[in-house]
Amino acid sequence: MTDAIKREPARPAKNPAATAQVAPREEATPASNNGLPPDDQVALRKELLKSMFLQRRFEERCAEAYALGKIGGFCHLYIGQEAISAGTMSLLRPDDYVVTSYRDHGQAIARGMSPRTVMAELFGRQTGCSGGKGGSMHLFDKSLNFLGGHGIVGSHVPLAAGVGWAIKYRGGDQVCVCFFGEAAVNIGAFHEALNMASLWKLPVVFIIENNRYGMGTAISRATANEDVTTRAAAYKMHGESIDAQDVFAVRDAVGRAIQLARTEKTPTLLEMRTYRFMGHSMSDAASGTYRTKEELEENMKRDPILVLREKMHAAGELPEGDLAKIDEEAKVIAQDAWDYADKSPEPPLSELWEDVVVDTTS
Ligand SMILES: Cc1ncc(C[n+]2csc(CCOP(=O)(O)OP(=O)(O)O)c2C)c(N)n1
Ligand SMILES: [Mg+2]
Repeated sequence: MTDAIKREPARPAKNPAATAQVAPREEATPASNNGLPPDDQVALRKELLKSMFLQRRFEERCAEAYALGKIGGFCHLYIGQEAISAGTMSLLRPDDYVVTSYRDHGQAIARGMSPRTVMAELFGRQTGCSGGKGGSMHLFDKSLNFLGGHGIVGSHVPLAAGVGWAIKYRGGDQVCVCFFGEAAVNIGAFHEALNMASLWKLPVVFIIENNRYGMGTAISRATANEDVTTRAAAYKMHGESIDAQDVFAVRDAVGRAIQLARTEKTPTLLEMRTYRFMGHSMSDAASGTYRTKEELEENMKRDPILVLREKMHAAGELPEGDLAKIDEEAKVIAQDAWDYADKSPEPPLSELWEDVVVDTTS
């Protein structure tokens, strides 16, 4: 990357539980509260709500920008799945690693990447995290140990195993979290990576985001055994299936997996049962030939934002006005990201061949 380009710095984690210790496994303290005092628990719930709102409002603007031709190429929205990123990232330490697929905007933002930098990348601008040359599917930030954004289904799963191996080789206690869709569990590289991760005891948390469709193909039409957690048993790995529209169910399971990875250096496979509210990419409508409007509407009743909001309302934790404020703040940040991206320059032609290959020997 050219040094002269000033990119927006990553945001520091504001989550009070981001650095909290996860209790030893035997004590089975739910990771969802991390033993935090009540006030901090409320603060944590608010941070999770904020994170999900920001991802949602940001991506709604992405859809708009795409329609206006400001974003080109592929663009896969994460709307409906935000509890997975919000819950997971809230448990990671800054020195942990994240590797993900092309549905990566929400995860990058939840990890702390500046929305400006993400939007600039989507707009193909020089100030984007990959210099405007990676686009939506290739978000990357070395300072956050956010190692992509990968477009080939399942291709990055072995990369996560490699990161896990490097952590162990260096004697560290970081973990690597790897996100991928349920269609990736039928890819050969996934199986090779899981086998090695289990055999070599690597600190990796493999997260299947099971939104039930791979493009327009339902899981039942592509996967012989729909219970994807059985893939864990095949490799003698701990596996769990989670209602991922509940951010605290996500935190509980990810908390346990992180603890296993840090203390025992063993990998876990988590199935996050979720649903994508939008089309696969910008080229297909949210509902169409492969799923009905009724199915979509039914699943949208379990919007992860609604689920948390209702819990907080019921507990009296979201006073009148707070929700509107959180929403408004998210909209302002998304607008600011848009403005920043829109004003940023495109990468010059002279940089066309830069960042294509990295010379690690010099
Ligand atoms: C190896 C490979 N085959 C096919 C494709 C085309 N493709 C892009 S996304 C996708 C569906 C993947 O679905 P899933 O893993 O469930 O993730 P989701 O899009 O639902 O998040 C396919 C088949 C690809 N990118 N890579
Ligand atoms: Mg899928």
